Amino acid sequence: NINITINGYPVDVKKGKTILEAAEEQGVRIPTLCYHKDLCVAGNCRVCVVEVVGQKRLSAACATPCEDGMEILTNSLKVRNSRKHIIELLLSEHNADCTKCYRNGSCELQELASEYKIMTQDFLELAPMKNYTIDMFSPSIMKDDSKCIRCQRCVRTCSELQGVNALTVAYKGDKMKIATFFEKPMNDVVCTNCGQCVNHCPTGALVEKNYIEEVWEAIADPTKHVVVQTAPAVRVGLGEELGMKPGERVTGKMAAALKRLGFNSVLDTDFTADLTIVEEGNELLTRLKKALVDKDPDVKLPMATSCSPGWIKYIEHLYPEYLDNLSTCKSPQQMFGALAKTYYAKARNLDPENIVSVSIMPCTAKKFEANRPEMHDSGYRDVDYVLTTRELAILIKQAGLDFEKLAPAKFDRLMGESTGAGVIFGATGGVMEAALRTAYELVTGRDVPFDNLNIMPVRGLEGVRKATIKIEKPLKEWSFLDGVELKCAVAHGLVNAKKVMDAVKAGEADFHFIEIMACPGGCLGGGGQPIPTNPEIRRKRTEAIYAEDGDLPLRKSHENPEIQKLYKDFLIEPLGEKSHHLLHTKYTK
Ligand code: HC1
Repeated sequence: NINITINGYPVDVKKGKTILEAAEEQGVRIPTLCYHKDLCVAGNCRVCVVEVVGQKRLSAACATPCEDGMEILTNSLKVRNSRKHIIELLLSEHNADCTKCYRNGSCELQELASEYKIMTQDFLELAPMKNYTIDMFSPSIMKDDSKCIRCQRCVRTCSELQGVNALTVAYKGDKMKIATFFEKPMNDVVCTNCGQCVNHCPTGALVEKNYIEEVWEAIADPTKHVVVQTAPAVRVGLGEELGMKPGERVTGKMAAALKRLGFNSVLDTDFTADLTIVEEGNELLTRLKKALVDKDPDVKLPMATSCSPGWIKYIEHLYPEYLDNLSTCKSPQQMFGALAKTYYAKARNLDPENIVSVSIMPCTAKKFEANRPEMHDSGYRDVDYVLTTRELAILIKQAGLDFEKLAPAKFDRLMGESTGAGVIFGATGGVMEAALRTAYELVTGRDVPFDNLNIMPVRGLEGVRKATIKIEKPLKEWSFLDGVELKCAVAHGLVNAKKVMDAVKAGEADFHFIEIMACPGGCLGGGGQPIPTNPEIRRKRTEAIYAEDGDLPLRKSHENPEIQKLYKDFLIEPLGEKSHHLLHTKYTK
């Protein structure tokens, strides 16, 4: 440890800590803009400048390590004036049309301008607004360069967390901007729609394409029956957007709020997460049989999960030769959409034409997924509108609901029941764990050999995790699997997906089954989740997901009584003809 002072107070800090981290530990907040806990330090905005006594120049707190004996001033007159100037300069090139901005009230630049009471417009005349265009072509993300402060958080996010590099720095000097390849629209480049750039943008330069008005209109239309499904990860994130602490589970309050907003039926994506497991578990076993018994050269292993639309887009762009390795299962969101306008419509005696299917997702890529041409198997667009967790919070605020005071409610029935296995889809490793719980039991008639069904090797926040499960004493039908060690891998964040795919491509990995989720932490860290999302917050949401699983009476997808009813009344059998038509798809090059 070393000794420093912060604003005159002696402090003991660990060697290697930056001034920003040391101050935070002492409860002294230094404002930042280009800094983000998920990203490497850029030190380019200079908002976090501090004075180190004895040094002529101010230092960027995010990029300066503490040294023994340092005397640091975070709020001296010199610091304040400099910081204020920097904020004014940023504002001079920023379209400060705050009342019309989607991030009004949640913009980090606006917050700083308010904190420092920037009331002059000294610099505005020096740097008149240039002509900017707003890219609205993507179904998921809008990019408005007039709001960009060039902090490059989006660029670092797209390269460091996702390894996609759809966004980059173009031009130099005062022409410098954040651009796509040849400044093409976002829907025409390698963007996966994951929305991590949106989640990391401090201003309104990158925001989700919102469908709030469309949903209000559907709710208000008496001829429409509006069903809503809620993704597993929303229930552990929504509270943050409504004033609660990270990691609060708000499943019941969320269902109560959705009912009060006027949705005709409040249902759960977790139900179709359970369905995905039954279909995908059977698909995995079928593939293993074809590979191990029939020696079919056309069967592709490892089988890869297919529920994360950002991952699908990534594999389409970068590893198209592995598209046949993807499970043919549609994502739970899309299975839900296809069933809402067939199974649900029939059971409720509704004309599917009049059903509006809305989903609440922690993800911006889900907007893209719902828009895909493959997703019309019900005869209609299967999911009409996708709102993020943040958009749902806006609906709740607009309706004047005091969220924290709402008494918890239950999901409605027919497609509202779920097990713990469905819930853990929201965390990285969850789909794998849920699939293993079901597949192992299908094959052996026994529970997975892990304490209390908790398959710990696939849990956690390590970028890539591997697990091997030995199959022992299978049922007669599966005797060919006796002694087989099922090799699995889990990756989250596309930069980690690349590691797994490169190993597969190089022939260095002999996995049978891989789970890949596009976003860090899995869906709970999705691009549509509350801002900020960072490693600490992801950890809290993860704990909440597993706690929810642990508290549910049923924790294996195939035990979900509504799923059993669905097969009995409608689908008949897993991988059957109806499933094939409604629940499976094939992505082609
Ligand atoms: Fe996800 Fe999924 S878990 S993809 O992460 O398979 O978005 O939450 O809804 O569809 O169920 C997201 C979350 C979500 C699907 C499920």
